[in-house]
Amino acid sequence: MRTAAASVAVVLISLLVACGPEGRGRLADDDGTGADASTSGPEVCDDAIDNDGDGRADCSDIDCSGVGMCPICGSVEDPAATPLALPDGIGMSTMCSTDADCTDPTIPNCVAKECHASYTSTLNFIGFPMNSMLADPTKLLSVCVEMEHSYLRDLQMELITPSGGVFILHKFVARTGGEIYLGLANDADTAATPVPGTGATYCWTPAAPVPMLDTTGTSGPTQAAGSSQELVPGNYKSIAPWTSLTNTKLNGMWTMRVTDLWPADNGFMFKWSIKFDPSLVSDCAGPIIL
Ligand SMILES: [Ca+2]
Ligand SMILES: [Ca+2]
Ligand SMILES: [Ca+2]
Ligand SMILES: [Ca+2]
Repeated sequence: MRTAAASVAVVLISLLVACGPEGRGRLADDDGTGADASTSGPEVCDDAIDNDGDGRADCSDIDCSGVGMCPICGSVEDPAATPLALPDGIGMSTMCSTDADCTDPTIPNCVAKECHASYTSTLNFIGFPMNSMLADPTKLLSVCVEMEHSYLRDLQMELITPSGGVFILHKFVARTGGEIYLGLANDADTAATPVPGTGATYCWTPAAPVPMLDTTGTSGPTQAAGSSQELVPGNYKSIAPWTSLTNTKLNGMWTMRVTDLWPADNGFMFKWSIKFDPSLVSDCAGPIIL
């Protein structure tokens, strides 16, 4: 959508060209679309002109992603209004194959074949071209959480795609194994009166070499955190291969689902985010989520 300011600028430039001497720069509207006022490039992000002639002006142009007042294109962060206490090991006894088997509304999510209460947060994407698919999965650049938890092994973390696929980021292995924190967890509170510790940011990316926890229960790198060990904040490999995201729908509901499968140790979600390559977005100035 062209802004009122942009329209005024184009009109002014057209008048200048009409009145000016012949052959003084190419500012003509060659194709009658009004979109090619000047195509000398590179894109200047605050002049209401499509400087590089790619049909997108200023913040609409991916070249302006994160420049000046323009938002980082393709990246959405969903902060919790207040640090959100994760349901702590609620469920466990009801077996399932899919969410449809979990008919008790207090434990609606089928995770590791058990019905559980989970933290879920959904972002409804609308900013990609209609019906577009994630042909190159590496263009989903990262999925991140900021959280704290006093027992990494309690958790399963998943990204549910608009195509309905459950993409496992971090997998629950078994109710056994040594204590590993996410962030600087508060390990002195209880599920009845949870008190947040300090969150840290963990991301899943297409090229990260090691998972948070592999299928044998071996963790990624840890560092001292008080009397315990904390998983080092940073980038991790997802348990599901990144290539399994190929050709998922781009527009629609992207849901983060975090489930704690074992009572006693609890944790908090502070925010989560998802970052796409800006080249996937149809208009970087337009809303990307509803
Ligand atoms: Ca411009
Ligand atoms: Ca442009
Ligand atoms: Ca705690
Ligand atoms: Ca727990």
